[in-house]
Amino acid sequence: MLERRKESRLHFTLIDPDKTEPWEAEKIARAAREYGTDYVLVGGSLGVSPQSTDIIVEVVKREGLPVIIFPGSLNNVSPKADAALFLNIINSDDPYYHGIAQVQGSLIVLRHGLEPIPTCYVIVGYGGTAGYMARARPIPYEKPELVAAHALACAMMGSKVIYLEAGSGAPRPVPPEAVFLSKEFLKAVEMEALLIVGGGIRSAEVAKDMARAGADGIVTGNIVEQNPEALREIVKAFKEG
Ligand code: 1GP
Repeated sequence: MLERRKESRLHFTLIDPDKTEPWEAEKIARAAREYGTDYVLVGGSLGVSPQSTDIIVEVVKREGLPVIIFPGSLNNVSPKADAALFLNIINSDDPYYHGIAQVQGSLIVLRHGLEPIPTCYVIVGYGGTAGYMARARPIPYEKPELVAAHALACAMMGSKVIYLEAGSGAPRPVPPEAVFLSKEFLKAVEMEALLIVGGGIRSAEVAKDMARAGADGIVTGNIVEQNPEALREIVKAFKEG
């Protein structure tokens, strides 16, 4: 999974099973495939059940796209997916997210036959529902070096993916300076982790900024649900950089 990285930057389309009807997921997945999304993430922070996850995964798989679970909780897992982001929420203050959730999740991932992708989740700025539910202490937008220090720590702890998250629907995305500094730190220690940025990315311009700052991948959710057409420009801008 995530092997297409060598060829180009990666675009991820996020679908929230609690906010998306199966027919909408089908429409989104079709547009995502046509416009060049590499992977579909299925996940949400509230109201997600194994059943709603299953249905959405099935619909997306039918469109021929690889599906990665992006779990907001242990209910957000499906054996029909290909892989799961195995999350460590590094700036959560809740001990549940620093061992208990992972221990419970490990057996579910094993028994469902999903590929685990060791992922460090860094919540920045707005934080959204994910930040609130995870009892995170979001890193202020004005502290790019603090974001980068978190990304560096994630890499040093062996994460394969470092996900800088401003929160779904964030009024501002993660600042490009924070992405740039994070990437610089990772390069300095020659760490191979994939740097992904999400939350509040709604335009081709911002996508381009993220590419230029050094993001290996971006995640878009809301914009796809509101206007699947906008996805075309975002994916193109990010990939061209
Ligand atoms: C949230 O990063 C994602 O986890 C996507 O955010 O819905 O704002 O695109 P948006």
